[in-house]
Amino acid sequence: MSLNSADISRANLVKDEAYRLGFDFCGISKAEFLEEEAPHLEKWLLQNKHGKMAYMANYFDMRLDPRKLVDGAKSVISLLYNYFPDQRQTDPDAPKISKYAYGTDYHFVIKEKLKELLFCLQEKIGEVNGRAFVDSAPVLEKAWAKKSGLGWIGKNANLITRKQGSFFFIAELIVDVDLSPDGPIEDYCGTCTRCIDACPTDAIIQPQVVDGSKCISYFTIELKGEIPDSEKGKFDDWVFGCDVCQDVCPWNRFSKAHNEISFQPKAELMNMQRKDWEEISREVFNKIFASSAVRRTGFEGLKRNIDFIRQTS
Ligand code: B12
Ligand code: SF4
Ligand code: SF4
Repeated sequence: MSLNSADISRANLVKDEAYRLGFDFCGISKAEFLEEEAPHLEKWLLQNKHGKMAYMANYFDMRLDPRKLVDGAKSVISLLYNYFPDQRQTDPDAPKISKYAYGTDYHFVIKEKLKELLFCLQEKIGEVNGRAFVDSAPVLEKAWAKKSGLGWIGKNANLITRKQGSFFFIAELIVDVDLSPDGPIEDYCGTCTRCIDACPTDAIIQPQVVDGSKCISYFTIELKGEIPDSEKGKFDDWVFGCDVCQDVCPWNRFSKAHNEISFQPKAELMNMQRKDWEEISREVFNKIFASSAVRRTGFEGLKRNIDFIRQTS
């Protein structure tokens, strides 16, 4: 592809503005059909690896082609936002929640920044039509972040950066302007298999492939109704998401604490003792998780998860 200097300077401008707004990494791809991913996604769905996440089977064509999602799409701008906290839950025996859910729900925090970025581009480049996404639409976000050179897909199926590991949210702007693209980088997993060996439910069925219907994150967040008895004793105290396959990853030794105020956890949350979790009331839930991603599972869901690990620990 021949690169034109206007595409390069627009791409540089996008990155400068993204970093100014607090995004940690930004890379660009040409908006096109995801040819390599298409058969993998199809197989994953046909084998029902999405379990009861029916939404994953919708908009198959759109998920593979951003031009079907945004009229006249030319470029995908992939962005990473760090959520690695410098605090931990203080009671080692307390039920565990994923680090990504410590503070305010990332959908709100990042969506605002994406809108601001789009607005800046409209001001500086001129007419730019685009849409902002963060875990909010049929977009294969990891595939785009990989294509945009932000990292590689680890055997744990997460996007990993060489500089700071994988505790990042992925977001994107899909826009109708040409921007010079970045290429993918190498895979740095090597012979390591720590994530596969450590997964409590054996959900990583082959390198880079997670059986969604076996992941603790699915059971504790996405699944409505009862958690199957077959999972008893396997959750290692996780009651909202699971960080095991990232915690064991050697690349996460390079994680650095975020400095996003909205992601700071409430002290009451970090200090909850096992007993506090077991006795949590709807009032306490509403107070502690007022604007948290934990609301996705709701009070009933969280109670179900706490009861589930109690039955087996
Ligand atoms: C559905 C979903 C889930 C499901 C299914 C997980 C999954 N791996 O798909 C569940 C609920 C289990 C889940 C869990 C988690 N999720 Co999630 N999830 C999503 C969501 C909404 C869609 C992902 C998707 O498209 N899956 C479909 C499968 C087919 O896609 P895939 O995993 O990319 O699969 C590729 C590979 O399997 C590969 N493949 C398939 N077969 C083969 C064969 C070979 C030979 C090869 C080489 C490759 C290959 O091709 C596929 C297509 O590209 C995205 C948001 C989004 N819109 O993208 C967030 C997202 C992926 N999740 C995210 C996070 C943070 C998590 C958790 C860490 C949360 C937690 N702490 O509990 C865990 C991690 C679990 C894990 N190890 O993957 C982040 C990932 C950030 C990052 N750095 O990578 C995302 C991007 C949300 C966001 N915007 O930040 N998640
Ligand atoms: S998040 Fe937990 S359950 Fe899911 S694949 Fe990773 S280690 Fe396994
Ligand atoms: S734990 Fe090892 S194999 Fe798994 S993602 Fe990290 S480097 Fe790759």
